[in-house]
Amino acid sequence: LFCLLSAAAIGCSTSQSTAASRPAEVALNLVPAPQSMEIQPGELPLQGPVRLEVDAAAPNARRALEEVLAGLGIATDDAATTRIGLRLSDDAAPGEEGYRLVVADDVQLSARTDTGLLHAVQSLRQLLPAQAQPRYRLPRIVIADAPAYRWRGLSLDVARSFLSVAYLEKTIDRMAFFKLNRLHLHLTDDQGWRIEIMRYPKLTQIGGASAVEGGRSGHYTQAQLKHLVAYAQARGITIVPEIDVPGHVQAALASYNELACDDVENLSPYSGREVGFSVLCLDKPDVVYPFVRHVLEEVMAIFPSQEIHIGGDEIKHPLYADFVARAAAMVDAMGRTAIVWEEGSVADTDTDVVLQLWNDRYDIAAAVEEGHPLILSPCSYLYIDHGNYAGQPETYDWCRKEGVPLARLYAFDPAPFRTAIGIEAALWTELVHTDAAADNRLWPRLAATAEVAWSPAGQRGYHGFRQRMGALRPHLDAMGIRYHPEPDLGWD
Ligand code: TNX
Repeated sequence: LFCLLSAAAIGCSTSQSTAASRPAEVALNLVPAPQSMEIQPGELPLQGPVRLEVDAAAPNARRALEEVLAGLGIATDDAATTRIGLRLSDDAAPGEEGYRLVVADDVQLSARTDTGLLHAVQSLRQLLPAQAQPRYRLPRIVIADAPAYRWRGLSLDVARSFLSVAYLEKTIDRMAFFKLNRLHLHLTDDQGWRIEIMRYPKLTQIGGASAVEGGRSGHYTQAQLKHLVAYAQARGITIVPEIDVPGHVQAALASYNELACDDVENLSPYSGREVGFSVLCLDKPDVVYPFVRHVLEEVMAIFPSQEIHIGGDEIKHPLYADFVARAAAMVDAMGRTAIVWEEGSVADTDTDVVLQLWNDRYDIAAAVEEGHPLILSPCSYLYIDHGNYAGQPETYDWCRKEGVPLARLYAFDPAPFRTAIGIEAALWTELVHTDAAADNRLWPRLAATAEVAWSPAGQRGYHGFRQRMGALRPHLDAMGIRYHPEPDLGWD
């Protein structure tokens, strides 16, 4: 039934009557929709324990599978007849993240990598109920799947208002359920500096103690961040740190006044919502560049991400382009790749420097022509600090006064951006001060983000997405997500 309703969207073959006669409790509701899915007649009953056959080189997928089974009360036993296999194989599926999931007389998940197998486990989890049942049935099915884009992200602003390690862990778990794979942490801004830097302890002593008005202050120790990196990695997610320079630095200037030009009068911590007023003193290169380099050295020792975000947004300064070029070259010399907000396209950088698009105010056509990879976060589709609906309290609307409703985000098409490597939804937190508010802005819109980034255009469709998300609601509830009661999904 679910398959017929969403056939156009998930591309299952509509010819078989088995789908129509399938009992409703057998779910085929995958978000993001897989690249291809073939439904066969019949079901595989899962009664009693299952036998796991796991490739030793897939420890993360193994742990994820064991958690799913334990959560549903499905025991494992080496003597059981029904087998769930996790197999690494070079021809299982395309790419680093692709996978195959076959349910026949047993369940076989295969992929080239542990990460691919993690995605397969998430698909299996979505085919099963969210809560323990007396017994289970799986649809007989062949899924061959791989992401359309390699960058499927969330940008979280922990600088304006701090988010706890526990909340980030939860968010990582939930992102993994939808196969999102990048968590970009906006770690520094005018209102707060959230990452411990050993060489400059006042950055967190002073800069970590402030927040946007009404928001939470605090900082992460390096040990906490290393823990988070490992936690995310075990779930297929790379944490991408952002140190925002040369603007958005009032917290740093308040901590180390010498980073400011000598004529700057206001060096106190900032808790307002203005942007674009602070800048490292670019006329003091002997102070500023060593500072940036020392910070980046410690950042890179914590975060193995190939891409490191250096900000570069919302700043007008005669030496801006020069700064971005030098900072990006510094990242390159350290063996990593810089990401810069789109304003950085004015700088003369290597063509592998990634630009993050957030507006169309800046002309990036030339940068695309040069081949710069793009992460797409156009504010009128992907700034989810904007309302779920027009006029939602505690949301911005400067980019789009009708807000960014679920349907709007879902309709975003990355295809016209020739050099796009993917998309990122952005949650800025000037107006988001609690975990509940963050959940409300993130969900269900992050699920739509995941589908836009993962599923090929031919498999997307809002009608089918709504059906499938409707069916996945118990999973969101089981994860404790305090989502927006979205009327489009019947959740109001
Ligand atoms: C723009 S777009 C910002 C952030 C704000 C956000 C609020 C961009 C790179 N910067 O500094 O928090 O708008 O919506």
